[in-house]
Amino acid sequence: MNKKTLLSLLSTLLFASLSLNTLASAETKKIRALLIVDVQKDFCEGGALAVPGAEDIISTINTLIEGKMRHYDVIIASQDWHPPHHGSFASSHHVDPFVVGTLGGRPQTMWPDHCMQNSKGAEFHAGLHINEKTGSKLSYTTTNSKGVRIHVQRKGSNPEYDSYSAFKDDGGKETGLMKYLMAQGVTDLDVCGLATDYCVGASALDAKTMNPTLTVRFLEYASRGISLEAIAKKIEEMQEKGILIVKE
Ligand code: VGL
Ligand code: ZN
Repeated sequence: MNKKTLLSLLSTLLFASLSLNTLASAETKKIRALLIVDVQKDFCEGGALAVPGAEDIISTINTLIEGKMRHYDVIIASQDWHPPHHGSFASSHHVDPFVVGTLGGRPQTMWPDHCMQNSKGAEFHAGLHINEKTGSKLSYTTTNSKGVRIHVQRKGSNPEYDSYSAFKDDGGKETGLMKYLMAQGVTDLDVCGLATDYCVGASALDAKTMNPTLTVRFLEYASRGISLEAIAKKIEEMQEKGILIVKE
């Protein structure tokens, strides 16, 4: 073997080992995010659209926020944030709540008025460890009393479309949350909150569909839903789409 061949062989080996190293570190460096969906007064006991058992998950979610069960690098809380007379309100169509009508050309369950922008019902549950801000911004970052940074993403502000998903509305308009996750380099996303059969399921499914390389997990123990049948169906759908179900 001449000197030139030897040199080229050595440099190939060096290059290969360097790329293997970067590959390995890229694989092991996980950035974990927690998405807490719609844990707002209107979806809790006494609220306009109370989800059974919502009270049971508050302290669990606080434990998650404080990193006592698992460390998260990024924490996001979504907030349903409707203007008055939103198209998903039964009152806007003069029908009874829970009637299925149409909105934006698709079937839409008409809900009681809920989570109206800047109303009491739109606030996070009083026991949740998030310092929320007033104002009309659709997203902002805040710090809670324990010094944990939380990014708040509001959704459902277009009266023409509902937005169960925290990532995009039924008209296909993105909220910007996926961009935020990507900018933070998130590789693993855990989703929990209210309600499993609506906003939690829709958000987890959109996260996986919009970015199939994300590892998405649904935290069943930190979520509650409206109807048992719809919850079971939604969990099955999540599983089929490659979302991991964490029972406890
Ligand atoms: C939700 C119904 C209407 C939810 C929001 O957060 O699951 N459900 N708007
Ligand atoms: Zn809503």
